[in-house]
Order: sequence, then structure tokens, then C-alpha cells
Amino acid sequence: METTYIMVKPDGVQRGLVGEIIGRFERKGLRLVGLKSLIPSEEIARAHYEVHKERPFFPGLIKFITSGPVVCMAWSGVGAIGVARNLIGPTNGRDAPPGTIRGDFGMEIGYNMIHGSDAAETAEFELGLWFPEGTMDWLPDRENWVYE
Ligand code: DAT
Ligand code: MG
Repeated sequence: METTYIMVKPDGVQRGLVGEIIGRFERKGLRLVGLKSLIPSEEIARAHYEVHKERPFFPGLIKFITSGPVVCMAWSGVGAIGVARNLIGPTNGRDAPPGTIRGDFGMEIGYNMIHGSDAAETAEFELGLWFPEGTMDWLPDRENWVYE
């Protein structure tokens, strides 16, 4: 079992795609173990995107992420980090295949609606950053019909 940090970005919230996005994770069979909405502070946005701090797009990225509400989520499942990245699709919506979230709804590299952790270490860091209070420990009954 893995847990990944997923976040609907301000463009996804503004466009009313929160339900659509959550539905895709639910239908896939992942387990929701954390959910909240907030307007990110500059401090948390900078920490989250620390690895990109030298990139030319960094200031614009921080301005974008702090511009309005995001929806912070933690999803668990076998191989959840990779499974979520596959549901999300490549960074630029124009290159992302249909069937992925970015492929179905995105036309840009910046306005790409959703973040997903890219590895076990980043998931651990991001979950600690956005969910310092921790996540829930529970098992949906339906999981007996998701995993053999
Ligand atoms: P991903 O979100 O697919 O993991 P990433 O970690 O490479 O992509 O970059 C983080 C975010 O930064 C990405 O979702 C959108 C933005 N970004 C990345 N490359 C960019 C670029 N060349 N121009 C503008 N924004 C960019
Ligand atoms: Mg990334």
C-alpha cells in the first residue's frame, strides 16, 4: 500500500472540475484518506515547489498556486503514486493522451489542474507538508471487490 498527495490546483477549482477529478480517483478504486480545501500561503507553496525554485517559471507558479482555493487530498492504494500519475497524465495538457485528466481537460503546461506526487520520497514530504495533522486509517468494505 502507498499513499500519494494529490491537489486540485486553483484552475481546476475555478473551472468546477473538483467533482469530476475526485470521481476519477474514486472509480479507479483508490481510497480517500485525507481531504480539505484551503488557499495556500506563499510559504507552503514555496516549500511544495522547492525543487523548481531556480526555474524561470517559479515566480509565476507560486503566484498561480496561491491565487485561490486548492483541494488537498491523500489517496491510498497498491502502487497509488504511479496509478495516480497515470490518471493525471503528462505535464502539458496538449501532449497528454485522452482519458487522462490533463488530456481530457487541459490545454496548457501551467494551467494543468492537478498535482500528484512523483515518487515515494516526494509523497512522504508532500503529505507531511499539507497534512501535518496526519491522514485517516480506514478500509472501505468495497476494497474486497477491488483487490483479489
Ligand atoms: P508535474 O506537475 O507533471 O509533476 P513538474 O513537477 O515538472 O510537473 O512541474 C511542476 C509544475 O510546474 C507543473 O505542473 C506546471 C509547472 N511547470 C512545469 N514546467 C513548466 C514550464 N516549462 N513552464 C511553465 N510552467 C511549468
Ligand atoms: Mg512534479
